[in-house]
Amino acid sequence: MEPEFDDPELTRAVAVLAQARRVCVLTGAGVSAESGVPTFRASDGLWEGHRIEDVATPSGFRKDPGLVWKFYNARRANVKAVSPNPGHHALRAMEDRWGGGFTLVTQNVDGLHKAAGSRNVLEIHGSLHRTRCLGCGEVQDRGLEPLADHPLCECGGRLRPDIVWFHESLPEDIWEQALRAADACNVLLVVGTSAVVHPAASLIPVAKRRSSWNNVRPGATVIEVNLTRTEASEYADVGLYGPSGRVLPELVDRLSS
Ligand code: BV8
Ligand code: ZN
Repeated sequence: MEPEFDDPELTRAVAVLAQARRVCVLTGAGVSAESGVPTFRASDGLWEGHRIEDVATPSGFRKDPGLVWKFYNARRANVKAVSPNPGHHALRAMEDRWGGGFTLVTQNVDGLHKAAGSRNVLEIHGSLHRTRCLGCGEVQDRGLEPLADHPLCECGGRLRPDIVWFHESLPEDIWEQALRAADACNVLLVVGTSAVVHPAASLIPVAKRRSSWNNVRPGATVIEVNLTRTEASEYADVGLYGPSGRVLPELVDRLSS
């Protein structure tokens, strides 16, 4: 199947990236879709059968921690069974090209960017691999092995997923780094996100417009990679509408040729 994105846009995207000194990428669930990880707002959406309030909010966890752990254990098992797709590998190749000038900000909690070898990854919504103890506060990477329905910490405290739920604030230091990367980049690549969740989606206008105090510097060029137009499209200078698992490797091939 030939990719749906049209050539002039791809040529423009390559030209802009070839000039860029600093590149920032914001990914969402769409970049993992071709690995077999369900996205949130698609019809087969992850939240199917579950209301967000019941499984991805602190109040939901307080009300029924067993249901929440069932939901997260199912996602851990799903991610354990899949692997990174060519889109993840292409982003890793981009990081090899730009080195320290490349920042990957992800809303995804599946860990697939790191599994593909990406190094400078800002997981602004946390990770399925990690738990946090409500007793001693310890954060542990427990891989993707199944956990009990009511997992406990070695200290006896109750464990929760180390994930940012709705109505919770993002990890301060990681969010700061993401803001700085969006503010400093020449190109922002927005991949596989419906751009409806905040504050993650606000990185796009930050890159595009720059904050008012330093509007002396031109904003970044925004490139959107998605199957469809989204809330991000109004900021996009270039739109590549096709599956990220095909678009991103195409970009990398053309950049290196
Ligand atoms: C905060 C972890 C306040 C969970 C996630 C009313 C009341 C309370 C809060 C709010 C409110 N209104 C707004 C808010 C803020 C709220 C919010 O944004 N709500 C939205 C729904 C309107 N945000 C919050 O609550 C945030 N915290 O505001 O705190 C605060 C402030 C200060 C101090 C204290 C508190 C916290 C938000 C984080 C929530 N946690 N994840 C988990 O994953 O289990 S968000 C969740 O959605 C995931 O992280 C996911 O990544 C993210 C965004 O979704 P997408 O990634 O974009 O996925 P989606 O399915 O939507 O889209 C997929 C896209 O891919 C589509 O466009 C599709 O076309 C495309 N696609 C599909 N296949 C492909 C593809 N593209 C390319 N190739 C393909 N093959
Ligand atoms: Zn503990």
